[in-house]
Order: sequence, then C-alpha cells, then structure tokens
Amino acid sequence: MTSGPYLITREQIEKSNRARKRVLDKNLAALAASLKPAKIDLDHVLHELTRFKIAIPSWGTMTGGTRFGKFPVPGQPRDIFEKLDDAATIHRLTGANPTVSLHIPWDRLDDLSTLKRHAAKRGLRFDAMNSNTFEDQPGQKLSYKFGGLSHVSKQVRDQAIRHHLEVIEIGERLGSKALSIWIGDGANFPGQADFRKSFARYLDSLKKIYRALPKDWTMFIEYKPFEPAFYYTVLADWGSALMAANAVGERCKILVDLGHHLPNTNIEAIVARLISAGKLGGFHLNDSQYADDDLTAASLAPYRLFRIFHELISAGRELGKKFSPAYLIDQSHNLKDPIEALIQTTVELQIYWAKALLIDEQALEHYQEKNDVLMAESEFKKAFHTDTRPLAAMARMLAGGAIAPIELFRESGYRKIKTRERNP
Ligand SMILES: [Mn+2]
Repeated sequence: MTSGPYLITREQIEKSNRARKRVLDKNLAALAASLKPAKIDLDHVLHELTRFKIAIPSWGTMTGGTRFGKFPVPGQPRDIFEKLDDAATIHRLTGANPTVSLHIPWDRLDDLSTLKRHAAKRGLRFDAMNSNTFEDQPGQKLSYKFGGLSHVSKQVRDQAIRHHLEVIEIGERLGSKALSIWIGDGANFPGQADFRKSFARYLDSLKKIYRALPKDWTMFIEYKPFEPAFYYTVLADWGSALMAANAVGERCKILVDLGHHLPNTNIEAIVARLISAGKLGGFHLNDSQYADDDLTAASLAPYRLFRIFHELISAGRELGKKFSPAYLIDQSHNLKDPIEALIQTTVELQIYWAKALLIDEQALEHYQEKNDVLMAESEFKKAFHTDTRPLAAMARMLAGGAIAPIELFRESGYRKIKTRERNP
C-alpha cells in the first residue's frame, strides 16, 4: 500500500482491460470488416483519436448545482490538490484528459510550486486560466454588481483589469499558456446601459489585459447570449466576439461554449465562420436543451456535436498544425457523480470525434459539387450511424486508459474511499 491519497493504479487498469480485451478485439474486427469497402484507414483514425485531448475544469470535479440549491456528493475535493487528484483519476481512466483548467479565485492557491509538483507527479499540466469578475469576493474593495471590465467607473474597471493580470501571473508560474475571459456584464432593463459605450469600455479593458499577455499566450473571450444579464449582454454573440477579437489583437481568439447559444442556433456554421476568420480559439464542451444547461456532452444533441466535429476535423486536414483549438469541458453536475459525468463526457466526445473522422470528405465534396443533396447528407449519416465505441475504447487503451472507465471507477470504490479520506 502507498501512503498519500488513493489513486486508481496502472495495475487495476491493466487487469480490467485484460478481462475486456477479447470482446473489444472482436468488435473492432467486425467494425474493420464493415468499413472495408469504404477503404477507411482505421489505424489512422485511431491515431487521430488518441491525439484528441480534452481539458478537465477544476470546478467540474465538484457538485455544481443550480441557483436553487446544491446536493453535494460525499467525498468531494476540499481543495485544489484534491481536485487535481480527481482529475488525475479521470485522466488515468481515459488517457485523454492530461490538462486541468483553473479558476481564480474559486481555486485558492497559496503554494504554487507545491501545486505544480503535485500536478506533475500525477501526469497533469495546466490548461487555460479562468478569471472571475462576475461575482464579488470577500474583502473586495469595489463591487462587480454593475459589471467589471465594462463598468461605468474607471476604478472598478481597473480593479477588474488588475485581477486579470494576477491570473496571468499565477498561470505563468504554473506553465499555463492561455487566459480565458467570460464576463457577466450587461443590463437587465431597457435604458440601464449604453450599448455602444459599454462595448467600447470592454474593448479598452481587454486591450490593457492583452498588453500584459505573455508573447506565447492566447487570450480566449467567451460569449453568452444572456444570464446573468437578461436584457442585454456586452459580449452576447460571435459577431460581437469577432469584432472584439479583431480589435484586440492576433492572439485574442474566441471560445465557443456549446451551451451559450439560443435554441436552434446553427453552431457548426458559427464554428466554420470563426475558422475562416482565423479566430476560433477553443471550446467549452457540454450539452443543453434550453440555454446554459451545462449538461453532459452528447446527452441531448449528439448529431449536432458530430456536425461541429466535422467542421473541426475538415479544417484540421486543410490547415494542418496551425489549426489547434483548445478543448475543455464546461459542465455543472447536479445529479451525476462529477467524476463519472466527466468520464462519460470524455467517452462520448471520443465516440463522436471518431464518427466525424469516418466521414469520407472526398465523397462528400463530390456530392456537394454535384448538388446531390441526398447523397451528400448520406455521407454524414453513414459515418454518424457507425458504432465507433470500439474505436474510442481502443484509443483509451492505447493511451494507457481503461476500455471501460466508468465500470472500473465504480468497481474501484474510489468514491467511498475518498469519502473516508476526505471526511476524517
Ligand atoms: Mn463556458
């Protein structure tokens, strides 16, 4: 037995995989046979799939709840170190989540070098740093009740800018390479805010933060149509975000949170536009029925996720290494065990990424040029209907993860062990 916090071991994963490998091989062989007429290189698909990595949000390891209440699971992490332990467990099981995105000040960080070592020992690195000027913190001098970066008062804006500079500084010490900014600024009532002036103040603040951004960093700006502001939001849509990103500078890019769109929005078309503009920075992956529901990826709209992934894979093939959006999960877990929900999302993302990799781009283009609507759509459907679960499982195994990560997580008793460890 080892001292220190319990983590699922390599031996446990190997043992679990051994018991499942024969069935997986059989399923993969059947898949390969069914794809043979299409001349799809499955090894290449597997290789691409193992390259697909998704960051874990530190806040996702906790029960999020809604504004009506929280129902915490037992054994939740008590601090950032324990959040990293949970993230490491997820990464061990999936082989697909090697980075963690921090949120300042939700993650209280006192000892950065210890934290960096703690992460490195668990094979984790730090992804984009997230700021917070959408709520007040204890002891804070000025309030963000009426906004932060776009606030009418210069003092409040300066305070919000200073917070971002601090977040960059922390990120630099942890080896992060990106700053992610979402603001809640806006108005709840007509007449409350000047649309043009508030946007100009926001741009001005962004530019000041951008000037302090290290040369090898990217700045992500995240738009959202409404909430907490219900009538008007300063950065509500991709058009405003594109204007802002163009005004601020080359390394200011747009982050697309899948839940930050009104129902029926064609998100994949937005993604394509942002790729054309060279301004697609990354994603907050989740799913939603109505708005910012923050549900598990692909739980509601798997076909939409597949279509978004198609845009990304086709752009990747065309643009090569220059094109490398950041992928992060952004979910709130109210009912599911947070660790299980993050694993489930990662598994689903792998399944749909694999499906999108199976699209025959040449055939698709051929039918598009011929205006053969039915056959073009059929190319999508053919890939979408293919059962790619064995590919996803194999990609996890090749990356050192588990064929059946959720089953192993449950078998391991991790949650029970953590409940004892964390509630002494
Ligand atoms: Mn988000």
